[in-house]
Amino acid sequence: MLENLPKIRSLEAQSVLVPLARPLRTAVGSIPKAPLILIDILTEEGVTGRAYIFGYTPATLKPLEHFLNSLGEAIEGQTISPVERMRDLDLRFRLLGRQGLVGMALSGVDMALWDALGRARGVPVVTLLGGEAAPVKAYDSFGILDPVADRQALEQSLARGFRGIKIKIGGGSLRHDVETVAAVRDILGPEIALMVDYNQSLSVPEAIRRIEHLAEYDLTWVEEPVPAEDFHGHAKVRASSAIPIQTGENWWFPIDMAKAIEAGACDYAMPDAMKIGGITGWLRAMGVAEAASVPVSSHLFIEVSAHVLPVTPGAHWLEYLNLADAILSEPLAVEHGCVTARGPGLGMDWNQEAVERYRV
Ligand code: SMN
Ligand code: MG
Repeated sequence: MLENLPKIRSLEAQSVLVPLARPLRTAVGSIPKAPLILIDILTEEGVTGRAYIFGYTPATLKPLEHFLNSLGEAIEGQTISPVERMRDLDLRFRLLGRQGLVGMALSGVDMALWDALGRARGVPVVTLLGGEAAPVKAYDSFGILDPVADRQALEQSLARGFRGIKIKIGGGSLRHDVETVAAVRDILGPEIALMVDYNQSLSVPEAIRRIEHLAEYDLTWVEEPVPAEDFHGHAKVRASSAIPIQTGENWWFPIDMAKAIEAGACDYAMPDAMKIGGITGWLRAMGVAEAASVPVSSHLFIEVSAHVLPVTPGAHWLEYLNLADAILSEPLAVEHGCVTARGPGLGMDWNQEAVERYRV
């Protein structure tokens, strides 16, 4: 007998521009506030699935909102099965392709459907996936920082129990990179994991040159040293790097992970739930990483990542960058530097008063 899964009544998308705990400065631009689209998938049975996606720039909000509303019309009346809906939507956009805003919207619908499934069953998504809601170790993710002005913020992260810190570099000279890393390593001490993120800002020769000067600071990884889609460029940098290379936040669906790993692009992988295809895409991508013995970290989407990393072979770090806290009724807590998945579903409810305040 076909199990009677709830049926989709409608999809609602809301655009908000949300304050961040810290402005996000990178080598290739700054993000002062988080443009988010909140997705609610309402069902005939009264269950509502919720997720958000991150637009990176306010310019994407209205196009994404409009596109999501059209996706809602396409799935109305069908069940909340993420696998079935993603199969249908993958086919619908086969000719167009799923990179960019299309993939972001599809992944957001997938995450909201998994939330609906968990809520319908009254369990956290992580247990739907066969796992347990266990604490996941997280690193606190900073932008480009000033070790003097931001010393207190770094010390506050350590006081919260984080055992890992990521900073962004590459916004200035090699010398500036080295001075920043040396100063942060001095603040953290030798036991705290320190990662750096170039956000795709270097050429292959410049990345090779700069990484050589960072080798003495015991970095856990150097992230996206060259453009994300340049898998062979990452491999060239990796071949000469004494520091592990990390990438993945810009991989579109599992196929990109497979191509990058095949090209030898990275020692570590960090897919982004909104670009890898939501939770359904994440689960499929994990087979690729496991087969290649590549440890997996997350990118953004701390709430979803807390549900999928416990069922990810070779789970490494969760990136703690709490984009949505200002519009959540109960932001995810950090305990001893870890976060733990909360349910039912993905465990997110909107703080409606804040949503109204930040609505675009
Ligand atoms: C990042 C880039 C853009 C927005 C948020 C975060 C960054 C990261 O590359 O790895 O956190
Ligand atoms: Mg990054």
